[in-house]
Amino acid sequence: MKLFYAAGSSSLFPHIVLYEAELPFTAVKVDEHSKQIEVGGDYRAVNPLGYVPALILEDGTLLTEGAAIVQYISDLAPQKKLAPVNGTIERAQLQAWLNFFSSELHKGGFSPLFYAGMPEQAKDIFRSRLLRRFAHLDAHLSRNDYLMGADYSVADAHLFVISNWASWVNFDLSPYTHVIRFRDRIRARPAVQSAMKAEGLVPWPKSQP
Ligand SMILES: N[C@@H](CCC(=O)N[C@@H](CS)C(=O)NCC(=O)O)C(=O)O
Repeated sequence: MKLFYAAGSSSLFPHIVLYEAELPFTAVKVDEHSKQIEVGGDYRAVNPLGYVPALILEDGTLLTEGAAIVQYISDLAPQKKLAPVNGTIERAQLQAWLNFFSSELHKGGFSPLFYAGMPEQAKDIFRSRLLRRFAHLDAHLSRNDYLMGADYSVADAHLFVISNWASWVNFDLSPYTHVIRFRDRIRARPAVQSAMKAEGLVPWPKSQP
């Protein structure tokens, strides 16, 4: 399998999951702005939408959308228990978290804060959305070690990666002490360290969320 990624972006999420699954893969770096693939070529020939992540399977099939990619990888390595079994309520709850992170935190929260042309007043709308959503996550993580309860799952890697962006857009995570402790636990996982090293992200500031 081949994962197309841009360092520190949402593709770090499936990158972590590939290390967790211990499946053979190669990681190919893409410049998310110029769309140039590091080893040569235009990324839009791989994924016409031009964004990462994308996974190319051994038979050439293209799979996009982080939430779908990580579930596919999890199901290839069921012994790793990275996602509950398909068809169970637990799997649906995992999907609820993945959808929450990609819609409410990623696109409806952090993404607009990266846009250079976005007026501050508009950014404030998204900051206040993030405040409410992080308060919800903090309360949940005050009662649970992981998003799904007692056990690690791909949802935890998703929150870890998206919340990394807080330091890039000056969004203060320090009031969310349970989120911060959770992040420290996830960051310490060998698979997370491996993916971050592979993307040139180590050391990532520890105290500054
Ligand atoms: N819906 C996609 C969104 C992926 C996405 O937003 N990727 C960003 C990096 S975090 C990107 O490549 N942006 C460049 C672009 O949109 O052209 C997913 O959830 O996987």
